[in-house]
Amino acid sequence: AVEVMAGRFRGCLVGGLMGDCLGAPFEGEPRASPTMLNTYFKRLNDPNLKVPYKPYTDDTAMMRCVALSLIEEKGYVAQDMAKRFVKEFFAEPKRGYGSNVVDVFAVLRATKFRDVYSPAAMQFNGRGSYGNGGAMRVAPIALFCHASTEQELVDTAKDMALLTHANRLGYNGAVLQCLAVHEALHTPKNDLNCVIFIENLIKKMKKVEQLTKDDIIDEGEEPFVYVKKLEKVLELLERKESIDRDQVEDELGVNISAHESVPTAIYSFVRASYPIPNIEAENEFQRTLHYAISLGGDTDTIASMAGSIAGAYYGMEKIPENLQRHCEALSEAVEQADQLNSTCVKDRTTA
Ligand code: R7I
Ligand code: MG
Ligand code: MG
Ligand code: MG
Repeated sequence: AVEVMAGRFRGCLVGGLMGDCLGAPFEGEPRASPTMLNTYFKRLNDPNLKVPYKPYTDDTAMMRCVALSLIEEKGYVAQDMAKRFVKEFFAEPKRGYGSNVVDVFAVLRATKFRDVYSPAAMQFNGRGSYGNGGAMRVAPIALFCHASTEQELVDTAKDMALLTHANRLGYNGAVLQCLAVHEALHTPKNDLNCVIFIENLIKKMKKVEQLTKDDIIDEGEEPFVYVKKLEKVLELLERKESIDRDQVEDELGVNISAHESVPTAIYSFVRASYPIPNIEAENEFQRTLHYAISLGGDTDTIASMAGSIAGAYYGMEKIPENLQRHCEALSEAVEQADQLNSTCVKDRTTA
């Protein structure tokens, strides 16, 4: 059982890396045509193709910080994680970060990490960011907490997101993405039921989105945004006619807001578990990335989040090697997955 988990841990981090690297060339560009994307994947899959690697972006840069902090600290330590984000950003600022999150890094540094949560809380006139930057980096938490209680997983994902994303939609998007990776990790292979997968997430998000006394939402604002989005995912799955890209964009969204990208990534994973018109991919993992990218918009982030979920379900064994080798720092993703796995295993045996 431990070995099966090892393949899934690797699949998750490598899947996230691949979605980021392979999706990044399309981020914010007009939606790529079906022919263009079929050619793109065919070419990358050619074992004779020698191309320089595709660089990762902020999504992976931050995910690596999350993984390394959990490994080094053997748990979530807010100060350490915040310091890693800041150090990473100032070392390589040109990885394509969101335009507002960079202010959080600057204030964290200027205030010497005195209160690591307050700079994020000041974003957007005190409402906090609802960008998808918390969600895009959360996968290592699902791995680290894979045997923890649901509450522990939810709380850790939320706290980690709060370092940069204090808006309820921002951190709840991270919680949902974390729950989706966790659900995938625990779904027996060849046993994915798309409807049940989404229904389980709806059940969990109903608890998460229940308002508590700390939650600030505007009058008339919908409190169950993610539950509603997941219900839309169910509707899209149940509709008999084929769903076109415009419908997905209109109903789920494909942009840098957490609530307009996390449900889309989850939908990409479940939808790609069976064939999709105009997508030439036998391999379900590859089909997931291909489909996520085909939706356009925030392609690196949506493909990365979908890739983490798909990788956690299908495992490393299912990920085409020819595609892997195009991604920057592939071996480090594998190494971090193994370290996260042995940290958890050790914790379990010494407990
Ligand atoms: O969320 P974040 O880290 O950005 C991640 C995205 C991914 O697509 C990456 O691949 C990278 O390209 O960026 O960074 P933030 O700056 O916190 O949020 C991103 C953007 O979301 C902001 O620059 C705003 O345009 C938008 N946004 C908001 N707009 C209005 N009001 C986020 N929160 C708000 C808001 O409250
Ligand atoms: Mg990016
Ligand atoms: Mg951006
Ligand atoms: Mg992006």
